Amino acid sequence: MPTITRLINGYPFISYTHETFSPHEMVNRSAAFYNWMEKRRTVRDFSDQPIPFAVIENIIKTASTAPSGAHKQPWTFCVVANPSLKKEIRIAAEKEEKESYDSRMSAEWLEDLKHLQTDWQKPFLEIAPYLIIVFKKAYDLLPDGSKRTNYYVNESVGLACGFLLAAIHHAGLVALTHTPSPMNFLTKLLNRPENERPFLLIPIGYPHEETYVPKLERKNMEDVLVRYE
Ligand code: IYR
Repeated sequence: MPTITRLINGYPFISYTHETFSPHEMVNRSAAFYNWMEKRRTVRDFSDQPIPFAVIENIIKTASTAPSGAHKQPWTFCVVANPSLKKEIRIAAEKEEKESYDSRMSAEWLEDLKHLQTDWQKPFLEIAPYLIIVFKKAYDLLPDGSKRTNYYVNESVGLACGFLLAAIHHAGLVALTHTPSPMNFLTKLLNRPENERPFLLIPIGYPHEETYVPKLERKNMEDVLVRYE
């Protein structure tokens, strides 16, 4: 079908069509998608095997299709492969994490993390072939130095990260949503402008050939779905 362009109150709109399915096909497709998404796991043991940069570009293109407040797309994806920069990031992250695990995190928090067996050491920051550091743009900075407001920035960037994780899973790779805290060292190390704040640090790669993940249960539907008829 040809795309039709029309102006609505002077603003350009294009016709949109989307492939639709019968109820039966929808049930099957949504079940198949669930069964495949359900296999995604956060992984902390990476192989150092290289991956093509084209994959990184494609998954970031996918992430960047996420909806955002007023379509401001308030995100920047920094991709680090340089070994010495990865090392600097590891050193800075481990310094913060050691402090957090030793004194900043509450007893309850440490207890809640026990089943994941995490600690302050972050070797994956050097081993994974790429680190994607997602920055949120608190506001836009125009070339003349003026500021423009962004809206629902956390929601928008969170959605983009969800798309990114699904794209990583689809490519057959694994990732870790790492949140060193505080993470302002990333703004400095990556030389980001004043309007950008680090949001998530995502190592990506193949899983290590012998990888274990915590035996987790996902919540039951009764616990997450409330139906109003
Ligand atoms: N940021 C720390 C601690 C941590 C916190 C949560 I909440 C996790 O789900 C996992 C870890 C770390 O990365 O180790």
